Amino acid sequence: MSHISPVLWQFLVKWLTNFALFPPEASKIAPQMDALYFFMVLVSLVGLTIVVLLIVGFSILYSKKRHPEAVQIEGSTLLEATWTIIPLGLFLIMFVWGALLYFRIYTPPANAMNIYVVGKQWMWKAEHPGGQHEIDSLHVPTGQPVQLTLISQDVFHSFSIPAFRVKREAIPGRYSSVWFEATTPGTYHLFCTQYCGTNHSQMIGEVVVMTPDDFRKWLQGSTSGHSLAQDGERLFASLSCNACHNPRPDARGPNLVGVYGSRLTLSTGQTVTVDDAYLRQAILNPSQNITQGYAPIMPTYQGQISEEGVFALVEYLKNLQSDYRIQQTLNTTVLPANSEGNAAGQAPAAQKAGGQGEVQQ
Ligand code: HEC
Ligand SMILES: [Cu+2]
Repeated sequence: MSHISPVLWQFLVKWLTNFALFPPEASKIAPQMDALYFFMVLVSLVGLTIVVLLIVGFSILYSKKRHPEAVQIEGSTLLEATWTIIPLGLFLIMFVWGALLYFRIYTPPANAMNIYVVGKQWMWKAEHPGGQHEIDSLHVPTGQPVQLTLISQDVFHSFSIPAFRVKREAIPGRYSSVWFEATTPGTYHLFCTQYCGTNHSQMIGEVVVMTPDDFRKWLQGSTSGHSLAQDGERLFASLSCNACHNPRPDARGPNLVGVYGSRLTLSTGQTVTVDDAYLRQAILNPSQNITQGYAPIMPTYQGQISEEGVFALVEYLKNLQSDYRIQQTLNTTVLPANSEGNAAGQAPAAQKAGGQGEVQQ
């Protein structure tokens, strides 16, 4: 093999021994996504084969040697109907299948646990509700739907976990979100897949999938000492939000207790449901939507709060259930009770795919 360059040889050996056209399937949606993808590949291959066979067949059958005189063939309704209806049917199958999958991918389950992620040149920062901060890594449990609230602090980035078949744009000035349910413990690649400047290629990290027990231990071991909501409560006071938003009857701003998830009527008569994105807009751009019955006196906080600060305020407002104190202790590291049951249900799948979870190289 001396005539092959050693570099090329190394590459070939490595490529063949790690031969993998596809990243491992480590989320619930991954096999469903792959099934559709393989179906499309299969249909394309069958189509390609038919076309190639026809080209070759016809060029032999109707070669000049066999048919020196060209014969004009008029249309055949049956033939034309066949080659219209069959592909139409196939494409409609892809469309309906794809649409069903799309709705599943874009509708996070109600019990999803939320993690905030901010992208910036050139790193990913994750904020857990329990106050754990991570850079270029993301720890998640198996058997529990996880929803990410994404934003960019500068340019467009794109948050991608190939093993989960998950990818979503992180956009400056607006929250986007994505969800997944990890199935197999292991370490997986995390990429930015939107060219975002010089060090774009280094905007990578790892996703660490742990069993619920290990995850709980990790949360306890990595806490910063106060939860995200507690950070938010502190910020709420230091920015004097409570000068206007407080429980006093003569407060100048609306009571924010229980505002998350409620429906607000705006001065235009429109109604909106208050979600993360609405809270962010209400804080940074209050004049855009004025709540009915209130004067537009709230100052804008644009440029005064970092995206992490906004995350903290949003998380604080989400947790206001009965009064302005968050009903929360430091022990925010407990998973919702049902995660245990889910995890048990996942065990067979996890075993089946065992060992695939390791990142190669
Ligand atoms: C000068 C008084 C004032 C201050 C200070 C103030 N707000 Fe407001 N805020 C208002 C008023 C009045 C409204 C309702 C009118 C509107 O929508 O702008 C409002 C609306 C809101 C809303 C929309 C929800 C709703 O029920 O209308 C949110 C969320 C909010 N404020 C959060 C904050 C946060 C967080 C801060 C501090 C960073 C803050 N506010 C500071 C007066 C204030
Ligand atoms: Cu990027």
